[in-house]
Amino acid sequence: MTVETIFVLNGPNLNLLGTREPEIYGTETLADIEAATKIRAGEFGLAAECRQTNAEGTLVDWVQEAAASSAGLIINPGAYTHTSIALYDALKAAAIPKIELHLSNIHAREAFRRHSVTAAAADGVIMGFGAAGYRLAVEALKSLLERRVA
Ligand code: CA2
Repeated sequence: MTVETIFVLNGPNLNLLGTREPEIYGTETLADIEAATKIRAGEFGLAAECRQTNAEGTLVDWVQEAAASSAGLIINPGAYTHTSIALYDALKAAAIPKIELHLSNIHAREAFRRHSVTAAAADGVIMGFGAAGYRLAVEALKSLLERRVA
């Protein structure tokens, strides 16, 4: 079986998962989530390249790298979701299947979180399912990859 790589990118402050605000973001650490994501990806014959950064430009660089060298992308842009036209432009330019993911339901939160600048560049958005969302996003991405025309 050919193993394709998918990128799983996490933005600012997501390295703090499991340390604070468990009522919003759950108790799993980013390392827990990445390990579970890799397992789920493996079950679908995919290899997950998981990365986190607090820097907007680094996320842009990684989206470009994902477009050049991977089959698809899952991204939780963190707070850049609500502000980053640079990330929107990078995602729009990336001609691979893309899923935006949020642990929380951003529409049920503060007004400033209810708009995503970046979501319009994604094929779909998964939110509100906590850490399980990452596994769901892998399944959704696999489904998009299977729909590709050879
Ligand atoms: O719900 C999500 O996944 C978010 O992308 C998380 C971002 C937030 O800015 C978005 O509006 C929604 C924030 C992640 C911060 O994560 C922390 C986790 C533990 C402790 C502190 C921050």
